[in-house]
Amino acid sequence: MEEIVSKKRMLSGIKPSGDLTLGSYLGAVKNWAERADQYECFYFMADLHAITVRQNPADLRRRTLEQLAQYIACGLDPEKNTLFIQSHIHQHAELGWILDCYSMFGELSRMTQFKDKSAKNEENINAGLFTYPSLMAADILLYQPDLVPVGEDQKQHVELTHVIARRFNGIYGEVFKIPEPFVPKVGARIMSLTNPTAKMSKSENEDTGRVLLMDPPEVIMKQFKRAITDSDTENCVRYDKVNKPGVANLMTIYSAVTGKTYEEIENEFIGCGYGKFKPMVGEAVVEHLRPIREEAQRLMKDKAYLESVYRDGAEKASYVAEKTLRKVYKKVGFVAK
Ligand code: ATP
Ligand code: LTN
Repeated sequence: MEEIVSKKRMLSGIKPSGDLTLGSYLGAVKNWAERADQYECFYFMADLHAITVRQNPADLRRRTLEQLAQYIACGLDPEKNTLFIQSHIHQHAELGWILDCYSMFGELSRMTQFKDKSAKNEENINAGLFTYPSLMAADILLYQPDLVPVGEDQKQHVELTHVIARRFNGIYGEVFKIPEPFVPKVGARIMSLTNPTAKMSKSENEDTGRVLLMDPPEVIMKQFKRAITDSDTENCVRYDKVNKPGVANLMTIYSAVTGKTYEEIENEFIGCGYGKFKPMVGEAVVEHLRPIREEAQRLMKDKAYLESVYRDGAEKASYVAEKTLRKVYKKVGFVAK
């Protein structure tokens, strides 16, 4: 039956380690939703990955469901997309272990995310944090996708997935499809509003210039009004990533939510200082996120519906995942049950 499906396949996930930010939305989810008709899509809540950093169990459970509600509210229709919870598909952990045995210590040591997270969590540099990319490779390779849409920071992990898949295929034949990362042209790396040289991140604390998908309008407006612009005397809206990173970041956000080009934005704000520009960006973000927030709030009240979505998703996902895993087990030489 599966052979009838001729659409290309797309897969991605986000770990429920915090509430989704404007960064994860513009860098990832927005691009997923825009391609649901062209691809056969699989999207999941990467809860196995979330525990590489210590989580409060009740918060993790709540955030996983909230994330599902937010995926749907962002336009991922469960009728067209397979939405599931990573830990429901035991094949991820199983293939993850196998791929650990085909991932090299040196390769994993070079991962930027590992270096960053270990510097930030010196008291908990656990083995899971280190082998995170082989589990991520398993997440991807189980579903044989053509495309993996992620933000800039995750591109390195998708590239390592290539290396691992090629190594495995080199030994056992064509078991895994080699997927391509898809990184959007605008919005692949949204920076903190108060520190435009650091990525906007969901696990940072509230005062670090992040905007959450579910933030109410007044909070979003406050964050944009206090956004750091640049200390140049020009006070003019012009795209210059090197010399004006704060303004460039705001222009990227404005462009991503309005669809306007940088040139159109520069023309729109001729003669306006940063003081006028910042609240305009805030308002555009508020209006863009309003329907998403309202729909997510509505869905969060309907636990039975969310449960039916992740159960259906798990059924579809496990069918595909099991097929790949069975092939892998056979290839490596495990005795069939
Ligand atoms: P954490 O702080 O827990 O590591 P995060 O905020 O960095 O989380 P991820 O869960 O790592 O977010 O990322 C989810 C998806 O969103 C990934 O595809 C990632 O590349 C993308 N993404 C995250 N932050 C940004 C950002 N600031 N700009 C663009 N894309 C982003
Ligand atoms: N590491 C990703 C989340 C993630 C993922 C994946 C993304 C886990 N497994 C597979 C794409 C494909 C992150 O957002 N930090």
